[in-house]
Amino acid sequence: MKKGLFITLEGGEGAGKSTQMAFVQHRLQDRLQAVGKNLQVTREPGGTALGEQIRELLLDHRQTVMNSDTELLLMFAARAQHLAELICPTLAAGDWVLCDRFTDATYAYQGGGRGIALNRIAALEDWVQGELRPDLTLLLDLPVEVGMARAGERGELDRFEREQQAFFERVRQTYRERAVAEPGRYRIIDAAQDIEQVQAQIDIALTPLLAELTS
Ligand code: Z5A
Repeated sequence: MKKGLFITLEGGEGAGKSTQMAFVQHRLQDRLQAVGKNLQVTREPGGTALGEQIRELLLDHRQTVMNSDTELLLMFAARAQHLAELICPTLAAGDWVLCDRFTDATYAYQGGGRGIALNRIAALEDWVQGELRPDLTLLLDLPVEVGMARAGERGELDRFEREQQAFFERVRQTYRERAVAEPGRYRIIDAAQDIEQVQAQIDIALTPLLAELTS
């Protein structure tokens, strides 16, 4: 039974997720501790020992023949383990979970990017998650070319980072459509702004949750 709060951070290539995960964690941790709650910070694919092994397979650029359905099912296999081992027990204890990507990424990358029908993803979502959905999703949104330029400064690229601009345009479009369809859960953050301005937008999105904590 869910009692804690489930927050996810999403975004395309070079959106600054790692940078902003650290910021959100910093913003939440002390406030939660002050009211006797913990913050579990985690990521997908991954978050458990088994999930991290699946992540290695998924990101390995030498996996050149991975079928899209295989990729989709591996995402959900890692997620099933993550939910059972970490996310659900944490929420059931009344603690909060902050997750770097979750099922919205599956809709965006495997649905939008790879072209898998969204209703097939929805069927897996229902099966693996039951009714569990994030309470708040921060979408770091920015033009694909800006994100690719930022990400281009990395070293060796993983299997997803090797995709072309058109793939990332479809990913962005799918994220944006989902955010517009579910305004209660999503907050769209303009991630093209500088780091401090992005943080200011995130602060605004977190304010109602933090106010509830002390009310
Ligand atoms: N994936 C999937 O397909 N399906 C799923 O269901 C799930 C995932 C869950 C791994 O995810 C891959 O898994 C991912 C989708 C797929 N592939 N891709 N692409 P990941 O989250 O681990 O990987 P990532 O997307 O590469 O995330 P990241 O490491 O957090 O990268 P980032 O968003 O680019 O963040 P960053 O490293 O903080 O920022 C990039 C650079 O920009 C860095 O130099 C920063 O200093 C700079 N930066 C950050 N913010 C700014 C601003 N505001 N201005 C200027 N420069 C900035």
